[in-house]
Amino acid sequence: MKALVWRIASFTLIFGITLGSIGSAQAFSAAFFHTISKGNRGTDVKAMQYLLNISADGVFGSGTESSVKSFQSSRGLGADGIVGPNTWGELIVTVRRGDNGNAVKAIQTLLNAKRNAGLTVDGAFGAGTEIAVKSFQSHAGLSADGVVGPTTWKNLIWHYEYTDFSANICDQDPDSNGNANWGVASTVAQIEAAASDFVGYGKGKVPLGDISFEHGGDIPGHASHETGLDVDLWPIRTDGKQCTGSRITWQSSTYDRAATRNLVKAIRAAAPNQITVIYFNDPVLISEGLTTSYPNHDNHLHIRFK
Ligand SMILES: [Ca+2]
Ligand SMILES: [Ca+2]
Ligand SMILES: [Zn+2]
Repeated sequence: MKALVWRIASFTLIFGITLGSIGSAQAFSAAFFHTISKGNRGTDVKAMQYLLNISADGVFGSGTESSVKSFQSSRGLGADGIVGPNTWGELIVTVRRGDNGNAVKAIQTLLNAKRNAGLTVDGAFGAGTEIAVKSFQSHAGLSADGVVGPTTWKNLIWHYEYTDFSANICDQDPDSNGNANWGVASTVAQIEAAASDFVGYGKGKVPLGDISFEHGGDIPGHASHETGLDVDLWPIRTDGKQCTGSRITWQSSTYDRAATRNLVKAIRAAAPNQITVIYFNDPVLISEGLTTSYPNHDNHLHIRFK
C-alpha cells in the first residue's frame, strides 16, 4: 500500500512537472507579432519606429504611417500602413553583443518596458543587454544564446506589459485575480495616456480592474480578458473617491456622469480608431454614442481595443 501511494505520488510529481513545462511552453509557442496601425501607441510602436529609423515617440500618427507605407513599398509589400506579421518580419534584424544602432535601442526599450530590465537605451549591445536578453529567452522557454533573432523578436513583441500604478491609475481587484494588470503594450499605453489626460480634470485617479495575466490565458470569470486587449475600469464618483470608496453603478447617487463622460472621451482620444467597443450601461452615455449596453455592465466600463 505504501509503495502504491509512493508510486502514485511520484507519478503525479513527474506528470505534474511535465504538464507544468508544457503549460509555459504553450504560452510562448502562441507568440505572434501584434498588429499595430495608426492610432496605436506604446512600447511596440516605439520599437517599430526605431526599426524604421524614424523619431521614436511611441505614437503611431500620420508621419509614422507614411514611413511605414514607404518601407512596405521598398520591400515589395502592400503599402497599407498597417504593421502586421509580414511587415514586422521585414523590419526586424538579428542583433547580438557588439552590435550598435536603433535595432538595439528597440530591444532595450522592449526589455525595459516588459521585463523591467533597467537598461540604458543607448543602442550599444553590451554585457548588460546580453544578460537581459538571455534572461528573457529563459523566461520565454527559448534557448538562452543572447542572440536576438526572429523568434526572440517575436516573443518580445508578443509579451504583455504591466500597467503603471505610480501616478494616474489605481489597482482594483474585484474578482481576486491578483495581478491581472498585464496587457498588450498598446492596450496599456492607451489606458495610461487616457488616465493621464483624465487626472488633469481634477476628479482623482482611474480605477483599473482586470486586463489579463502576464502571458494571457484563462482568467476566472472573464472569458474575454485573455488576449490583453480588454480592460475594466470603474465609473467616477462625485467625491472623486473611486479609488478608496465603495464601487458604484451608474444608478448610484454618487455617480459622476460628467467626469465619467470625460474619461470615456479621453479613452477614445488616446486610441483613435483602435477601440472595438466600450460597454457601460449609462443610458445617457449610450445615447451620446460613447458607450454600448451589455448585461452586467452597470458598475464598470469594459473597453475592448483592436
Ligand atoms: Ca492595433
Ligand atoms: Ca487590477
Ligand atoms: Zn513573462
